[in-house]
Amino acid sequence: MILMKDITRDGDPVLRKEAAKVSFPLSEEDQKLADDMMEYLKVSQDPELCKKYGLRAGVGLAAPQVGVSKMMAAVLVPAEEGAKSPFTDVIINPVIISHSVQSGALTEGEGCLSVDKEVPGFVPRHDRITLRYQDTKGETHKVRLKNYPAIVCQHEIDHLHGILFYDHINKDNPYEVSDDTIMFE
Ligand code: UDB
Ligand code: ZN
Repeated sequence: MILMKDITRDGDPVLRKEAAKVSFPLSEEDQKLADDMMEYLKVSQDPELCKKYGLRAGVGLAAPQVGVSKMMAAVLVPAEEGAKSPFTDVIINPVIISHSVQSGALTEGEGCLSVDKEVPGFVPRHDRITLRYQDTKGETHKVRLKNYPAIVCQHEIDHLHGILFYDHINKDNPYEVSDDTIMFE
């Protein structure tokens, strides 16, 4: 089981690398990685188990965050948070094939399981995205996501390209966003 000690922290070069594409059928190792990452999210979202194992409750986890530089991330956005669009899957070789002009940001800013300090400021992202990815069976999906699930997927996809959330924060004016950025909880 993945624990906090297994999660790579900011400063580890693996978090700044471009991850490698995953090929199919998945190797046993890659399948286990997918299962382990999703298990982390499930266990961490169970308040009792989260406390028992000393985890941070996560909604997404990318392979580089467990030291594996491959294009794979688990996403588990519970129904309450996803509003009308909960989203759960292990996304492999994900590509944002189109996005809204409209940007969006979380009012609370963002954090990261790999970043132990708080970095204040808004993280502007696309409000809506069309995402193409493969699941663990190698089946290709094309999904439209908006608001919170779209933000989580963009955060995870960033990890696959060596980008961290605070890279997007305006350094001179962390709470400045353009007029047309939708803010949501
Ligand atoms: C998170 N958790 O997992 F709506 F059960 C953040 C951390 C960094 C605070 C742990 C989070 O948003 N928790 C959460 C939210 C819910 C319901 C719930 C738990 N991530 C994922 C991450 O670091 N992936 O690499 C950070 C999020 C910030 C914006 C999107 C992802
Ligand atoms: Zn992160």
